[in-house]
Amino acid sequence: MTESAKLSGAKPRLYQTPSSYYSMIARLALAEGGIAYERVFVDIHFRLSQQQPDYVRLNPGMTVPTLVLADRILVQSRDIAEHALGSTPDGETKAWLDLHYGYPIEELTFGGILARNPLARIMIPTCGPKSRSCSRL
Ligand SMILES: N[C@@H](CCC(=O)N[C@@H](CS)C(=O)NCC(=O)O)C(=O)O
Repeated sequence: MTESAKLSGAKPRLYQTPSSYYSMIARLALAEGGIAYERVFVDIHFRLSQQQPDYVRLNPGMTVPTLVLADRILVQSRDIAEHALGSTPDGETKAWLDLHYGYPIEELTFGGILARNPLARIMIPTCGPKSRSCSRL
């Protein structure tokens, strides 16, 4: 972690996109855990901000969400959720998490639309040549 990314005494910082499913899980878990945090908007659809060097230094995987804590950076939404809900979640919490990670989310959201609809691939800019979302389809 770079010095500038570290937070000392500050609130955790969540880099997230409102429409992103995994960002939603992180926000839900942080709210459920009663953790105060600062939100930073990452425009993954139009500006492709997840590919900017400052963000890649935080999250080399170039995805949202990312949670910057005082002593570490979490780049997987499940790690963020487990951090927020307690690293050894009870049975009910674990079932909640398993449920959310059990959905074929690419099929249900943008990924599915982009795979099936050529018009959507033109209209939704994440499908440009730089997009990793589309190259995964
Ligand atoms: N395994 C990651 C997946 C995160 C992920 O795929 N996020 C999508 C948005 S829901 C993303 O950042 N896509 C940007 C891209 O593919 O360029 C997690 O659970 O945090």
